[in-house]
Amino acid sequence: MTSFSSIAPRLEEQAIELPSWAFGNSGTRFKVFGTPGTPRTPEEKIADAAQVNKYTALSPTVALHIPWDKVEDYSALRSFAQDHGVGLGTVNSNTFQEDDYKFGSLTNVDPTIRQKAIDHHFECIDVMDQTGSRDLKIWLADGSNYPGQADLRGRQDRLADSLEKIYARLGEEQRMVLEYKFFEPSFYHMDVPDWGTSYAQVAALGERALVCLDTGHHAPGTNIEFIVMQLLRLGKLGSFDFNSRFYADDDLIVGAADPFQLFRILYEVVRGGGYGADSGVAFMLDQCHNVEDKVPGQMRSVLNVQEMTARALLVDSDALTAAQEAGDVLGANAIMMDAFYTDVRADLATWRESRDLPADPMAAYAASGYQQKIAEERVGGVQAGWGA
Ligand code: PSV
Ligand code: MN
Repeated sequence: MTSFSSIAPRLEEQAIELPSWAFGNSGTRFKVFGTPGTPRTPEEKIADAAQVNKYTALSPTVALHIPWDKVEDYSALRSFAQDHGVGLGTVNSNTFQEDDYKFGSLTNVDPTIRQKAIDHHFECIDVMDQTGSRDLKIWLADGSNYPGQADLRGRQDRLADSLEKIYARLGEEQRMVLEYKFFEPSFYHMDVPDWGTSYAQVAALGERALVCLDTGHHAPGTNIEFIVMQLLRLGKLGSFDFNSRFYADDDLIVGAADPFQLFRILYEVVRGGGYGADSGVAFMLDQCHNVEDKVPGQMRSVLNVQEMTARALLVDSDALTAAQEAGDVLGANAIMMDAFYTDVRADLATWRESRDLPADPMAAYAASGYQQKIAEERVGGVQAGWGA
């Protein structure tokens, strides 16, 4: 098997963007629990995100959600982030929380509402110009609940038209990533339910339109790593929204529900050239922490991705190819499993220390007193929550 020391330099290349909304309160339709110290402003969310990077050096950027992270002055927000050692990343649009969008946004039959949704994306691009962000991420709640409710084909055509207008507004260095989700909030059909639809829509636009794969947005049993392989093969994998699911869109800590699946996905990422700064594939988290503290929740998440990336890099690819070509079914499988079963935690701890990072970032954060400090200081105001 490949040795840890030979793959260690590649770990330097890892960057996982954090979602600003992970630091706000979240929950289910049954209850949203408040947590002492929860940020009240985008600045406080960024300050918390910076803590994750401080102890792990894995998360140099924070994704924004508009309008949840709306501020007067985005250049000032950018400087604030820089002062905290992080940058601003992907800008996420939001056309799922206004009454006008009850029957869709970019797909709506009403041209006025469609234009309103397009204008919202133009506003997001204006934000990107000020924050220096590269990616505009679009996820649509558009769809229908009952057969016959909507003209499926007409909606697809209107979506193509709306996306074309948004794409045309992007700057030369900017990209669009279109996320898919197979159900929820629409239950009969979603207008962008799967990677094929997302691919068909972005392929029609041009080079800088790509697919965003949210690991939680697939039916149980879906072979997600196959989709990763295919999108990389087609040059259309733009970004990941990482999280874990047991049942639906649970948004739990990545690698918590099924570490083996995360390993398999990361193996295909590495195999397909999707790993590293020059790959063009953005690693992001899209998670919520409903009952655990948010900063350590995010920390655990990026560490899980790092751990499974190290294991994926450990796969002896030459030996694997030889076994595959020789028809050695069990030998090939054993090569994958050897890498997956390798406990890299001690090696990672030593490697972190060699880079002046704490061997155990979770313990270092817990000992820092930051959690207590924000709980004491952040009194009053309105805690940020999913939707604000
Ligand atoms: C939709 O479920 C989604 O995954 C999209 O990425 C949204 O931007 C995000 O969740 C909001 O939490
Ligand atoms: Mn997502």
